Amino acid sequence: MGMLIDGEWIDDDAKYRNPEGGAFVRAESVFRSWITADGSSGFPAEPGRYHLFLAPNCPWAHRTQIVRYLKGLEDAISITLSDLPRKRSWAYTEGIGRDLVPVDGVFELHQAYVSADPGYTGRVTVPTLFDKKEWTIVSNESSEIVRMLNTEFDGLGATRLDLYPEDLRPEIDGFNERIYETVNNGVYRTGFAKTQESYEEAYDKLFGTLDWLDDVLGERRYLCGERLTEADWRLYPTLIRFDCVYYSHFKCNKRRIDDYPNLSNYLRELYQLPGIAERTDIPGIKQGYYADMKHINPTGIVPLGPDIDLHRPHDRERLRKAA
Ligand SMILES: N[C@@H](CCC(=O)N[C@@H](CS)C(=O)NCC(=O)O)C(=O)O
Repeated sequence: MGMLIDGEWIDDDAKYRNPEGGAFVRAESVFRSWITADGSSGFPAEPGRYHLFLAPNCPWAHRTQIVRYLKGLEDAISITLSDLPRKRSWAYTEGIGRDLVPVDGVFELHQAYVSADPGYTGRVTVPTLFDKKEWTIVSNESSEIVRMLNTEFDGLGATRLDLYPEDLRPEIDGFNERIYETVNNGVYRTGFAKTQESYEEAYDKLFGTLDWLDDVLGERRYLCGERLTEADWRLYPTLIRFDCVYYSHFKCNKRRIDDYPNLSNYLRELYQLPGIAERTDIPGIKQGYYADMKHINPTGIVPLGPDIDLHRPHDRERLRKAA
């Protein structure tokens, strides 16, 4: 995949990719600053100041794109979605100005990392939250970016919607922890496993959690009851990619989400909420995984299926009074 070492791009990053025991280990994000309403962090919430570099296929980017939409921040925070095949890092037709412009027709995300930190060593990942005033990276950690978007722009007219309400925090944190480990990252641990043993371990944990979630969602409309929370919007990007990518590309093929009665109806309800389908690019998702991950799909052929109608009715209304 490639990465930056001391500000220089290297293509062969195999020795930095934690080969221990054959299990895939995701690197920690490096830029961990926060936008704050009062500006005490050095990054005050201001409309027009921040930019998010995203990619249609990336589930971590997708959660920030959805929260930006739900919070009514689409005019306040600009985005670009990777729209060119990777040459090195994530590639875009357009940059954002100054030194971050296309070179030979391609803007590559590592340009932003080197601009922010000329000696940067680490991965170049989406989402990346960029400050167009200080010309630096604020954060490349999606779980923290969604929290900033949830609260810090409220004084600037963001939608009054709290996806991480005080009373539900312990429950949300509990779901997030298990879902991150075994589902969001679990599909990658399954698909990127280098040994049969580590594959099987990740696979069993993944389906253990999906079975459990199907039971939970038999009793509750959303993960935490009647309110949609951050926990749902962190699960959604993985569920929507599951049948069209992870099932085959990552060998997560015990069951499809469509085979789970409650998970499939829940997924369709979220997909059908206003604005969500428009911000879910299924062809872009398939393209990004199948055509761009040649190490697990060397031909780059993008499968045509599956033929699943995400617009067919769901039955979630029946749980309205539950919780
Ligand atoms: N912890 C990060 C993970 C982000 C991440 O790994 N993004 C992937 C795309 S799905 C990426 O950009 N990978 C490129 C690489 O690792 O070189 C987050 O949640 O923001």
